[in-house]
Amino acid sequence: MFSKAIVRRPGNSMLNGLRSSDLGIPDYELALKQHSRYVEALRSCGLEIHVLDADESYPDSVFVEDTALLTPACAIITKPGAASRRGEEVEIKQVVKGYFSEIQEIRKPGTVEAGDIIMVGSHYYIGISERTNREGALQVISILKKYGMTGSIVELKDVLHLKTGVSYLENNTLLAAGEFRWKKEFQNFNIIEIDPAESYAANCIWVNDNVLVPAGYPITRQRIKDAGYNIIEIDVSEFRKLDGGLSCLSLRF
Ligand code: CIR
Repeated sequence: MFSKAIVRRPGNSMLNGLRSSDLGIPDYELALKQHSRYVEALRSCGLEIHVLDADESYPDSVFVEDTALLTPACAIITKPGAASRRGEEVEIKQVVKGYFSEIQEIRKPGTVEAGDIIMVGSHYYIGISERTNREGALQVISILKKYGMTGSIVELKDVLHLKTGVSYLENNTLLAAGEFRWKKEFQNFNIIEIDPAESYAANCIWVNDNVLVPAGYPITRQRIKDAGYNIIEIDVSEFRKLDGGLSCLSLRF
């Protein structure tokens, strides 16, 4: 169960955020509304929320998930792989210090964005992507080991981050899209498949027996519902325009 989350309000500079798709520039006013609803949804799941002010100097800083891996034993401050995101982790480290006594850091030449890391109990799957390199992933694994946890590497091809294509919904259940449906390392999970027409919906979050699902993906919504979860739908269309999803918008611990 999670008890807290850290989020950051979107800044107007999000209009210059990194994006690989052709979905247009985000509508800032709408993004603010969607973000507030997202925060309310996390609150309704019982989380105490630490809301950081917008940081205009980093256009992608609303996607706080990438800057730290928060485990029950320690916090690992990451080293973002995207040049424009380097430095986002500095303030996050100060904030996280208020909650964790054990703080570790990824060091150069390692790069890690925690959107590439999935927590399954005390095991962590780490995707090697354009943002997370092997050196960074190995540093994460060695830190986890120090605290009695384990990690393993997953190769990815088609998505930005591992969590763009896979989400862990607890109860040994994974939501998986595209290349991840058949990966051998995931075959012992119950897999809820994402219909190819709804690939964006592979990024959902489990929060204390609720699953936050992006609005507008009815097939996925129904499949998760049929698996017995309580669903909370949240519209994150403006963050999707920057390749961001529900998980990216918070650090949950
Ligand atoms: C980026 O490209 O870094 C942002 N526009 C999106 C980050 C999404 N974060 C995530 O998947 N954890």
